[in-house]
Amino acid sequence: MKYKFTAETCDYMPFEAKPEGYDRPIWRYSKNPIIKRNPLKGVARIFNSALVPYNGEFIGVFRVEDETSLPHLRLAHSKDGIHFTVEEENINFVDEEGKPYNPYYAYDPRLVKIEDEYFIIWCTEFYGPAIGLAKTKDFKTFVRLENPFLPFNRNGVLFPRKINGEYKMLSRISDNGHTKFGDIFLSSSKDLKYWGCHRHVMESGGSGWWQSLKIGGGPAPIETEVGWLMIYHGVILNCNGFVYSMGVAILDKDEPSKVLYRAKYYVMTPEEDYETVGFVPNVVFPCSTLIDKEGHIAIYYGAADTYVALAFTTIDELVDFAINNHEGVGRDRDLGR
Ligand code: BMA
Repeated sequence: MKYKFTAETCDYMPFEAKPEGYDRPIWRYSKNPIIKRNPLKGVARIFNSALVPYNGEFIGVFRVEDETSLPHLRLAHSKDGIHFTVEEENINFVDEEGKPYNPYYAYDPRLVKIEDEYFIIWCTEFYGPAIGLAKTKDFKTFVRLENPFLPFNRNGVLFPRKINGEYKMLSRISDNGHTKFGDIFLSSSKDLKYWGCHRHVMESGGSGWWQSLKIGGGPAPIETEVGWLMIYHGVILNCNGFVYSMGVAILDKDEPSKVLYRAKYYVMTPEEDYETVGFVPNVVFPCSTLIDKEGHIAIYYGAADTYVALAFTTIDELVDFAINNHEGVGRDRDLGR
């Protein structure tokens, strides 16, 4: 292992070695997709979902679309990180007084452990799409906090620890439709209620086209000795619509609004049938990672807004890729205010 990292590790996560002769930094699970169409009665699709290790198994917060196509969040349980039992009811959120506080729709969950609590961040209905935030300790009671930001906003991602005493959240300004623009921003909070010190992190663009339209955070960033390793999505608009790929960047450890390295090339783009054909073709959308103590990474990503798929890499592969293919874009290296 070349680069040291600090993260909660999981020694029972799924992993496959890089196939012989393969020269890309991320390789797909040989039996993808792990969740197929119509996985449960009344459920048309599950995709863009997140999970964490919990009590020697895995627990996930899954984006579930029923036969009205409205997305909701449900818990899922797994012993091996590949076969999941999805609960039959949507997560029941309450507010801080214990009263019901359920979103009309909820999608693209991220699930992040900070100290002894688990946080769900998702895109919620708040007079348009905005960020929803809830916490749980036991995956039984889910307390919804105040919505952190004004609409319209998507792709809220919490860092897995406080930085300089403050919670940090990435987000991506949106419109109320299928946003055709968008950079990644960072906001800070001491109490998860009042957010401020907003900073610009990364802009869409670069000399290539794959991330020219918009970008958005993915799984919780991973702390390495070089900086925060961030897997994100980048989007191009071509004559058939949007194409979502995965990219990699490294953010400054103490001032994560400064981008230290950002790979010019995507690390994964839709290629397999389950990524190029589906409800929305040509989408790979990373939401979650697992890491073991050797620095192996399992990436859970949504494929074609239809499936959950799994891919593998390592900390070393991604850090080297970001450094060796770095391209400075705009004012990414600035503090961003
Ligand atoms: C985005 C989000 C994602 C989705 C992607 C592609 O705006 O809605 O949930 O995967 O579009 O359709």
